[in-house]
Amino acid sequence: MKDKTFLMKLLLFICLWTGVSAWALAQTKELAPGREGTSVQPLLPIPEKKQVEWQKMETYAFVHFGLNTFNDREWGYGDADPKTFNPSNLDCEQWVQTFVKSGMKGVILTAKHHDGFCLWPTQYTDYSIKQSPWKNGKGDLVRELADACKKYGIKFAVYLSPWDRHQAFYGTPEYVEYFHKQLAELMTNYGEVFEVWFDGANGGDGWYGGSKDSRSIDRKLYYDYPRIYRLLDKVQPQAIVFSDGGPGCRWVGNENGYAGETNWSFLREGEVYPGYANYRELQYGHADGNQWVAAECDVSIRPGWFYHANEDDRVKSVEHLTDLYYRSVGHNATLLLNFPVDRTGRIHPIDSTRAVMWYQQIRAELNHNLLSGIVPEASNSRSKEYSPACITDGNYDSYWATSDGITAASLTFTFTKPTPLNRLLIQEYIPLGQRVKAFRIEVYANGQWQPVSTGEETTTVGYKRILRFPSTTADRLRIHFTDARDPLTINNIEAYFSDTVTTPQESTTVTTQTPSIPYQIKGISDRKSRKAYDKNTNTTCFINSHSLTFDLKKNQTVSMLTYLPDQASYPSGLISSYELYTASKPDQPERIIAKGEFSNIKSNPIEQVVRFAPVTTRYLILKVTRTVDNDPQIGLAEWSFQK
Ligand code: FUL
Repeated sequence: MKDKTFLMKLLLFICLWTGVSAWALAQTKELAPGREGTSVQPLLPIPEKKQVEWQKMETYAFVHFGLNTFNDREWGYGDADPKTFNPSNLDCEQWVQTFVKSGMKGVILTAKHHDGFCLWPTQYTDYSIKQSPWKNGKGDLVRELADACKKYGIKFAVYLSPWDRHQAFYGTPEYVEYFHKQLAELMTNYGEVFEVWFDGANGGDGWYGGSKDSRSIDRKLYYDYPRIYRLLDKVQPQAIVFSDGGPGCRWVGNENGYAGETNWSFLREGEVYPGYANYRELQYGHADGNQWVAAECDVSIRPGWFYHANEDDRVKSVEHLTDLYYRSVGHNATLLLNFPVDRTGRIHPIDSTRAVMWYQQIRAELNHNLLSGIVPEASNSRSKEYSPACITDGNYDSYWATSDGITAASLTFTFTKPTPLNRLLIQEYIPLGQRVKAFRIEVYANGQWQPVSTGEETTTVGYKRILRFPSTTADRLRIHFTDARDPLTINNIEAYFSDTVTTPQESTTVTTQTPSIPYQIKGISDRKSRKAYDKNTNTTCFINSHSLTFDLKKNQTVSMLTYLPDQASYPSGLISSYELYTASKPDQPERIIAKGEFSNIKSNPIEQVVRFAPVTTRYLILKVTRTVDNDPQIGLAEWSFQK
């Protein structure tokens, strides 16, 4: 009896042991190769949770509004009379309704621009709306916008210019205290902000309490940013800090609204500061960076950031804005689209209509996801938990991952019938880092695999990459991830067919209302000066002089000049201040007819237009009183005089 029981127990043990081992073996086979069953290790640098939430906003609005609006300026000098700020029909709800209808998730307001004028009744200066006739000085624009955002459910944020051309003590430690106090005031009185925007333009000419001089500051140290971050961590811990180099998010290195095709969300820590000379590289990020600082593409719906009635016919087209969406959000960045609120205090109807139509266009183009419901076949998967089914399950936090050591793999989607497509959207699970370095796309049609040419570098993916390509009808779609920094973690892929044919949009637009007056530049060869009037924006006439005589050949009446600066990716010879004189003989200026500054020309080298009282003259003499970065030469991509 005893023996029998023992035998039974032995048999049971053997059965159990074999079963468990077989099951374990089966699991091993399914998971091979790699460190089986382990979760994916984050790959540094990784974003903070708030940076992921911020990137998910994708598009949000910018508003430039203030004294500049009423004085037709891009950069106020700091001396404009606060009484000129007088919107007749200001309506923040109209702004916010426009943003909501344009699919935007938040808005950033220029609470103070470089002219130092504050849109809230700050207790630290009188140079604010308190001194304006609007609501008899009792208004608070920051409050009105913050309230409208709450009412319509979008997020709110502020731009506070560190540079202040009004304050007499700008450049001294006293100003830094003032700036910090103002920031604290804004950060504690108006509820949560999602971002704080610190502009890179810093120091230079200004009114400065009447001294009208030029101030320079140490761009890295002057404002004591570490103290600012400590304050923000305490009172607005969810806020993302924008500046040229972050730390929350970075400038994309242009004001045209696009990021690089290759775009890493990293920077080498401590390298980029406001006014960083190699700013154009910010559109790509640093592939070897050790800090997570994703790119934000800021661009205005009009050429300028502030409202100018003469730009009413230059609002970006739906096609242009749509192109920018693909090249910002679709290039692993966010899109910050600016609305220059007009003198009534509302978004101009041309702009609001354009923005809403733009959103409808994007929705129409990315409407029906052709991959939903399809589980792709993967050449490798880490485990069941990270299976390719995660890619089309609509859950942001589930993702397909490859095994450790596997940094190249393919995914094949099989359609139930031949399917036309021309858009592809891919997302990496960025909470674990940005990994993909290269990929390519293929379709299976007419019995064979064919490469899909997107005309773009298919390198990085990041939070989101959207590609447009010529329409193709496919039985299957395959994505080959050919290189990555670590195992792949892909959480979403979508494909679309849009019947819109897209053409790349140029951002350079040139005013040509009236015919230009022919001229010759004295002392410059015809071949060279032609570059300034050949209407070819890619050729620039560079001249090593800061004084030019334009010969109009005979007496002509002139009332306007246009100047398009060099359009190279790192433009040079940028004129920032000028004087224009009439003359009856070359090189002998007589009467000054215009004088001023080409504001913001370095970051936004768009066409500049100067109007003045009509004069009749044979010669015009241009005196360049300042160039950007003290460049000894000046560059004219286009220069014209008009009646
Ligand atoms: C620039 C500023 O100088 C412009 O005026 C504008 O505010 C733009 C968004 O940033 O650097």
